[in-house]
This record gives sequence, structure tokens and C-alpha cells, in this order.
Amino acid sequence: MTENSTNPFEPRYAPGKTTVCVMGLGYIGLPTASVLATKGFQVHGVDVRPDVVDTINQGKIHIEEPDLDILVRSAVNSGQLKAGKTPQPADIFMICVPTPIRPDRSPDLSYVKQAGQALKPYIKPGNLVILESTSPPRTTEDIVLQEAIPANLTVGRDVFVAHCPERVLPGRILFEVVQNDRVVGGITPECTARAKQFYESFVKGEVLATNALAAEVTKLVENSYRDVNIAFANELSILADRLGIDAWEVIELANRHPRVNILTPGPGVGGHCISVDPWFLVHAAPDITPLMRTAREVNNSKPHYLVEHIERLARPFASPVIGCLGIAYKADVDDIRESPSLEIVQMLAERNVGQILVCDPFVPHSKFSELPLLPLGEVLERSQILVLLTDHRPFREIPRRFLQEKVVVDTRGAWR
Ligand code: SAJ
Repeated sequence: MTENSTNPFEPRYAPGKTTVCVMGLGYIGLPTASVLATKGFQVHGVDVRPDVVDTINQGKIHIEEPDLDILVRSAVNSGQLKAGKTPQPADIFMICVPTPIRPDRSPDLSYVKQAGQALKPYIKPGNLVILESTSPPRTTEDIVLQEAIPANLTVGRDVFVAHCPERVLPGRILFEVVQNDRVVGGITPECTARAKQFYESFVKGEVLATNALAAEVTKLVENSYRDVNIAFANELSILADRLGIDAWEVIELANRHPRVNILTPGPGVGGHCISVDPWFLVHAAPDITPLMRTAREVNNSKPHYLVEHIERLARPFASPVIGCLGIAYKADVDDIRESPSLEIVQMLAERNVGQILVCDPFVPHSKFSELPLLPLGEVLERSQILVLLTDHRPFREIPRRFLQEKVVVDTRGAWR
């Protein structure tokens, strides 16, 4: 597609005529690339890992996500999706790479930088470059624009740069990538308009237009809001323990008030989003964000509180056997990134609290090899203390008679 071939009455970007190059084929990039491909866009996916590129080109997947295997297989078989180690010329470039935090909680934007630098030789007039990675304020302008756009091209006239943060929930990605409302913000109004038109060609939700900075901050605010709300729930659960009441019951009752909506306490907050994103806002303005910082600290301290609680329960046993159910960061996923459940298991093992038996039917041995992953039946039979860390469906459905003889720690309120 060239600029001057565009009929003003036809959408500029459309399946069948627009080519898309997706940088990063992980939890966001691969589902996005395969959805675009099955809608009829010609998609070239790029990943720095040769094994990922090979797997995808065989029509297979390297991550767990419901129905993603079917979609990728069909996208690759139809020839609409191909993967490679380097970019190719395209109409649209999408950056879907990780944006982690460093140990000092400052944002690590090296992957965005590298993706931008890799794109630069392929950028030509008329291109649209979209940053989808969740990013600190001003990343689109300070990093993407600086690294990817050649100096002889004017943004908003020759090339177009926008941010459209991904908003999908792991476990429901394929549904949400199409159905959710999206926020798009360009560096200029023309950048915004073009990005909006592109998303409207495959998204069923509403595409809401703003500028790049507001789009960046909106995404961070969404996840920070949840982090603060969960921190409130976690603090309440510790207070409830001291008062000898059931935190989940109190929250359920309070939530019957028409204007109260408290989230659920748990072992802490994991995953690569909610436990990371608030730091981007705190880092941007540390002197005026005490609430968000404290929420992070409250949620990060919950695993320590629970380990001390389990230690106390283990003390009366001569040689305690502690069954830990779940190491994934949340129910029914295989993802152990930033998982508080995993952190609790590791702390219990380090402190020699007892014999630690671990079960997680979702997590493969390749992702966790510190301790053996045992069958549920064996853990139920051998444990004296049973700790529910991740509320996977098989754990929620354990018949209560198996719990009767045990000391039970239910960090998720799933066995109440
Ligand atoms: N959690 C609680 N209590 C709750 C809800 C969650 O303790 O009431 C814990 C979970 O167990 C988990 C963590 O918080 O450890 C995060 O889980 P989550 O399901 O809330 O969120 P993620 O990280 O899987 O996905 C989030 C989503 N953000 C929002 O719901 C605002 C998703 O829409 C984002 O796209 C994604 O982060 C992202 O990439 O930012």
C-alpha cells in the first residue's frame, strides 16, 4: 500500500491490503499478530529468540493461552502469518515487547529501545508505528520516536507514531484483544486518527482517542487502581486475622453497599502487569505518589506475613510436612512471573520450616525445577499443613473431607 494509492473514501488500513510487522511474539504480540492475520492482514512477526520463531513457523506456540494454538496454526497455514528474526518492510509496525522494572524499581526500557532501533532501517513515508507495550510516561515520544524514526521524516506528516496500550487479561486474551475498548494516543492528531482507524478495522470495542502521554498514563492508572484496591483488601485481611473475623465475609457484606467495590485479598499481587506498572508512575514522580508506593509495599509484604503465619502453625509439629497448592500468580494460568505463591514456597523452603511438597498442575517442570512438582493426591495424603496459594480449579474442587484432618491456610478464601 502506498500513500498516493489511497482512495479518500476507502479506509486507509484494511485487511487484504495492509501489511503489519509485529515486534515481539510473547503474551501480547503473538495473539495480536495471529488475530490480525486471521482477519486478513499480512503479518510478519519478529522475535529475538530463534526457538520462538521456529516454533511459530511450524504453526505451534511457546506460551499457554486458551485457543491460541488453533489460531496460530490457522494463521500460519493460510500464509497470512510468518515469523522471522528481523523486521521486514510493512505499512504498520507494532511494538509488543516487555517493559520490566529493574531491581531498583526503575523502568527497564531496553527492549523498546532495541525494537525501535531494529525498525529504523525499514521505516518509510506513510508508515504508522504503534507502541503497545505498557510504558512509563513519555516513552512513545522519548524512546520510540527517537529510536525508530529517521531524522529526515517529520512525525505527523511523513510518518505516524502512536501508543495503544494492550489491555487484555491473561487467560482471556483472544476474546479481549477484539472485544475490549481501546485507548489510542498519537504524537499528533493525525497520528491518533490513523491509529484509531487501524484499530477500528479489527476491534469490536470502542476505540477512544487521546494523545500519547494520556494513553500511557491511562494504562498505568488502570493497573495502579487495582493494585491500591487489592492492597486495601490485603491490609483488611491482616486486620481481620487480628480481630478473629473472616475478611472475605466482611468484604462480601461491604460490597453489598451500592457504592463499595473492594477486591479480594490473596497471597500478594503477581504477574508482569499490576505488580510492575504502579512503579512507572511512582518513578515518574516519587515525591507525590505515597499512596501508590505504599500499596505496592503492602502487597509485596503479604507473602512475608503469610510465611510467618505458616511458621507459627508448623511449630507444634516435630517434623512438619507442608503441602503448597499452586505456584502460578493466579488461577488457571501457567505463568509464575512475580508470583507471590512461588515466593511463599521459596521462603518456606529457605527457612527450613518443614518438608515442602508442591503441586501445580498448570506449571510445567520446565518452568520450575527447584522442587519436584507432585500429583495433587500425593500432596493431600502426605501433608499435615495444607496451604492454598493459587486457586486453580482442581484445588477449588477438592472435596472438603480431604481437608478435615489438616491444618489449613487458605490464602485465597476459596475453601470457605
Ligand atoms: N489479585 C488479587 N485480588 C484481586 C484480583 C487480583 O489478589 O481481587 C491478584 C491476582 O491473584 C494476581 C494479581 O492480582 O496475582 C493480578 O491479577 P489480575 O487478574 O488482576 O491481572 P493480570 O495481571 O492478570 O492482568 C492485568 C489486567 N488489568 C486489569 O484488570 C486492570 C489486564 O486487563 C491488563 O491488560 C494486564 O494486567 C496488563 O497487561 O497490564
